Amino acid sequence: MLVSEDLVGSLNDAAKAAHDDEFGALGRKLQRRGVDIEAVVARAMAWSVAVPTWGVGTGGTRFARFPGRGEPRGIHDKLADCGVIQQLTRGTRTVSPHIPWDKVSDYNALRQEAAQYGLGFDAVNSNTFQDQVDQGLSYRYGSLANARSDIRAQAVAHNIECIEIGKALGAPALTVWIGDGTNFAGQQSLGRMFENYLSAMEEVYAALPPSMAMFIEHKMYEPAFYSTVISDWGSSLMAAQALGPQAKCLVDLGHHAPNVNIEQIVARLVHVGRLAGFHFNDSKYGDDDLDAGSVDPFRLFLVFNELVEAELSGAKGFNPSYMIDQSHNVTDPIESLMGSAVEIARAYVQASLVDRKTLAESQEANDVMAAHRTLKAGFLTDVSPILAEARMRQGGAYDPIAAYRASGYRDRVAKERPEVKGSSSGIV
Ligand code: RM4
Ligand code: MN
Ligand code: MN
Repeated sequence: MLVSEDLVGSLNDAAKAAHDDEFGALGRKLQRRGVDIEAVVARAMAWSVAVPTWGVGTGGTRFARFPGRGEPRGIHDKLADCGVIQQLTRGTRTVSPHIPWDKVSDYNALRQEAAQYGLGFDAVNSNTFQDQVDQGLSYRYGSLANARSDIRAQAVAHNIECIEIGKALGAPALTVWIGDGTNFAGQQSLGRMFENYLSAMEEVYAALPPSMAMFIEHKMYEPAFYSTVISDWGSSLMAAQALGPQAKCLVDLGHHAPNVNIEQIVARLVHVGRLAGFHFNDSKYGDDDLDAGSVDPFRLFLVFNELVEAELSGAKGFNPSYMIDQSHNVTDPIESLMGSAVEIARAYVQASLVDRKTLAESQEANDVMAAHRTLKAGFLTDVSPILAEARMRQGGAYDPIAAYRASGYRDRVAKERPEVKGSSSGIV
């Protein structure tokens, strides 16, 4: 265990009396609404969201990166950090790797290493949005949608390599996000770029085993600022439908224009059976990659309202993957990821408390205020005792961030992991 179980146990014991009191009171409150708290605790215990391996390193902006103490030196350190997050929250049972950042020579060994921390692998992310040192051709003007067929072929080969890695890791999907697009009107044919993308993706799709899905991630802009090939869920869905049933659309919450109704996009993708899953984060202006639930927890709740509705109504083909995708520039990444994992689980549990029967009846009767109040009642319930109970029943911490701070983990790894000097820019 990365953090002493005795320490977690003694901190949990110290919180027990207050927790039991609050958990009991919430149980009685839910009872009055006809909800059995045990059923909700069971849902919270079954919940899990994947942690991105790149999230445990300190992020940066286009301007600067301020390295943190004890940053992971590579995938092995990243797995340990993800192990801490899982040990204390018990709600992050998988990690989502990025290739080539997490490349190793033996993926079976990596799988076993992760399993020792109680971790499995979620979707493998390919990377053709930057050049690697040993790379033959540059992606400066794009990758899968490049005008040059030899560059497209190189990007296809990389994605196929990621599928092979995914098979070895037992990953359920390949996530493809490309930075391809243009910065000048006339730079490329908007139509031909999409066609080039589709034909390249057909080759990648053909390499998928039946056990793996292909997640297409759209993003409105950045790094291309005039046009982006897969800029929105419309382009993403067109591509998924052209490719085949294993291709689905991934929604990164930060990849839309401000104020876009993301929960409605979710409902549409559920309807058409093509919702791949999520990259959770929060955002104020664009792809800000802020901590999930830190700016607009109500929007997160509204997304989960659609998800829980789809789940409970048995929507066809509904089986989304849940992942975090954030950049931590001013906090300890482990603290941010634990906090986000808790906020995401909170939104899920709050949405699970919505009285769906009353909501449907109010909607049927066009009783607007009753419908809104029914929905809002879920959001307004403080479900913290349920989340804490679910964590502690599985051996996690009453307060993961407090336990992490008390453990001295960062100080310990800072001694082994050499300090990164100086400032550089970039996403990781
Ligand atoms: C992109 C996108 C991808 C992530 C990279 C690092 O904006 O969100 O999911 O892999 O950033
Ligand atoms: Mn993303
Ligand atoms: Mn992003």
